[in-house]
Amino acid sequence: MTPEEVEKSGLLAIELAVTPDELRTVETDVLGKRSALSGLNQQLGRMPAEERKDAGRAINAVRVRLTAALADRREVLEADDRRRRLEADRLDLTEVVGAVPRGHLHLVDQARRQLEDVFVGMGYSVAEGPEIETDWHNFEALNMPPAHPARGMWDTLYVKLGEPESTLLRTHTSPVQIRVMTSQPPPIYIVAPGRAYRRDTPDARHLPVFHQIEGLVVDRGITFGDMAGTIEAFTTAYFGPGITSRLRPSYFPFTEPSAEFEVTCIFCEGKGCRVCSQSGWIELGGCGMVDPNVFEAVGIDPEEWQGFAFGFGIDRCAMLRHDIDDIRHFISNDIRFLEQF
Ligand code: FA5
Repeated sequence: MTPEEVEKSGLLAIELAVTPDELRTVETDVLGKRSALSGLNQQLGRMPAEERKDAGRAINAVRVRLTAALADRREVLEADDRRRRLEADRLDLTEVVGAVPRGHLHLVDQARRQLEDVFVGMGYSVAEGPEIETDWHNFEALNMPPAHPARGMWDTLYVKLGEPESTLLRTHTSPVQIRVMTSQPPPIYIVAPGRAYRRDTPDARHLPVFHQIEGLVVDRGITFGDMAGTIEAFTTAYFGPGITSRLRPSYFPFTEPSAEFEVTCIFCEGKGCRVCSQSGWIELGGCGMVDPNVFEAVGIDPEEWQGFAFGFGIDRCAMLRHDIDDIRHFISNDIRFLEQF
């Protein structure tokens, strides 16, 4: 090929490249070691000396023009490329984006808030206590000295801290009674919702981590009748007038007398089923008159003050109100379940 032909085909290849990448390949083809231009250079050595000078100058001129054409073309293609990318990345501020889906409170949290509202409406305040408790608050001050057989009613999870078995995950919300009575004088009207922990095997009605709402009233002249009336008022307010409840004599070391509070099993309407263990009733909690020994442990004079306390399962309340036949649904994290409430 002559230098003119090499230049012509080189300029054409440069013109035909449409992206910066393609142009890089063309550059190697046109100016690289194996290019036609390099071939011409190699032939120079074999030329007679008097022709070599002119031929060399001509080849060099072609190299300069091809290099300039490559630079021009590169500038055009890179500008094109930048424009295309800007176009693709451009934010369309007029685009209508659908609403971002928002979550909502878990059903158990909704139930906790509704229960708080019912009691706040009756003049109670909401109190809190820690989930990691001392043995004294969870058991001893509640009239269960070490080795008391009633401690066996709660299968306890201990925390490795301090003396062995001195710190635990609270087995109920009742230690909040102690925390409130040791931090404020009567009269006291509080509810304390929160988590409780037990070594219970999960089944339709039990979880090892569940929720209770504790109630405590300390005032002058408080009777068992006040307690029964309060529980009845709460049942009607939360479940509606259709649900029947009953108090059944029971035992708790921190109340005397004590009762268990049950409502009709809504799943079998009292006939007996898997959820209520064939009893026709679902136990919601325990209650009773505050034992004088508890008042003495916290320095309240039982001759002057009387009181009642109760502790209900919040998860169980939510199950009954919303027809949920297995407490494990609450923690299965199944969006199809959660979205229904
Ligand atoms: C108590 O925990 C007492 N502290 C209640 C109490 C308070 C009595 C104040 C007297 C005065 P009990 O162990 O029965 O009692 O539990 C109360 C309620 O918590 C049960 O009726 C049930 O509704 C709920 N509950 C207990 N264990 C579980 C569990 N593993 N899973 C879900 N709910 C539970």
